Amino acid sequence: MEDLDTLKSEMMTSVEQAGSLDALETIRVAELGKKGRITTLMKGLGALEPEQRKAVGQNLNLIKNAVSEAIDARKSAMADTELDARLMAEQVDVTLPVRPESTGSIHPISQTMEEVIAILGEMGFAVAEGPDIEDDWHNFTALNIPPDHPARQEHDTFYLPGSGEDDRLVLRTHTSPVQIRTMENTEPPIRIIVPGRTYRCDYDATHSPMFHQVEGLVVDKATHMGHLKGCLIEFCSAFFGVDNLPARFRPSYFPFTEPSAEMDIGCTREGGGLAIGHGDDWLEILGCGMVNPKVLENCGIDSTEYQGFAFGMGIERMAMLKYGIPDLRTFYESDLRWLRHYGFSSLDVPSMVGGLNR
Ligand code: 2U9
Repeated sequence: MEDLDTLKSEMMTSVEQAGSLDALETIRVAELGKKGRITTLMKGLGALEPEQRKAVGQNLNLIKNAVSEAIDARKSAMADTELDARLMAEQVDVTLPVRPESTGSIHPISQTMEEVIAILGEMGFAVAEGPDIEDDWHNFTALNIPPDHPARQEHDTFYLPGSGEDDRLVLRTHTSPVQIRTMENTEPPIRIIVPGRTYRCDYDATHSPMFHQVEGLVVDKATHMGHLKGCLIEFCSAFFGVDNLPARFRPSYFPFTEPSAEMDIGCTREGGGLAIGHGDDWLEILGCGMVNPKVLENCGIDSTEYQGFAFGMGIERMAMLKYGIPDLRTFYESDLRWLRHYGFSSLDVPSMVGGLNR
């Protein structure tokens, strides 16, 4: 028994004197572990007389618990000391200025696209989308652009390699094939807009091989040119944020619309700049027309029962005019200074820009 008291005080002293968490762990293994001193003594209990075995066994258990508790207490004391030391050493200067955080911005193309969609969406148009790679039928033939039509050359089409003359694939030259697909698959009435990327093999100050369009299509039993005019004047007023916007429709030609027109809006170029919404000058803004009955028939729609109007606009041009961006090519240069200058905050909610809520 006396030996056990000595053993206990020896163990408690070594726990008291341990200088680190590692040292404490070594003590725990050496004293309480599977091959530790206490365990070994417990294994030897069998050799004792029953009376003695009980007393020694109880004592060993008490020592084991006491040493274990002492180790835990020392561990938590050490952790507290370490935390105190860190709190003293690592100080936070809350008066330091905040590090500047660089935030991204919304590209003017995305912003303008969202604005156009928000305005026309509010007016009752649903958004339709389709593939960038198209076949000849949906991009040309169904739109009344036959194989020898000059529009095919004008469109400067990107043809995909490996496809033959009849089943060749193209990068869509306009978003119109989506309207074709919609008319082929949907019963009128139809009221859709089609935003998306389009491709033409052309590159100069006013043309990019990839650009963006939003086109619109309405097909119903009594749709007429008055609907087209009212809809597009309302759209342009909201987009440019101008009440009583002067507008005129000049005759034009597209194979897919008959009659066709270009829409101009009032502007002035006095003083070198461009001001939209008033003045004696005119600015071409978009193309439009009544859907050619041949196109309706190509999509399985009875042109004696239904008629429709359509329009198309280039998003880059709309963005340049609204936000005073002078050069088309800068849209795709990814120049950070340009993006910071012309980009938008994600808080500029499209439906609140320009004046849907005028
Ligand atoms: C179907 C029927 C008719 C879409 C139209 C235009 C006029 C037009 C240009 C604007 C600038 C293209 O990006 S741009 O170069 N678009 O002038 N687009 S009518 O007419 C359609 C479309 C689909 C089935």
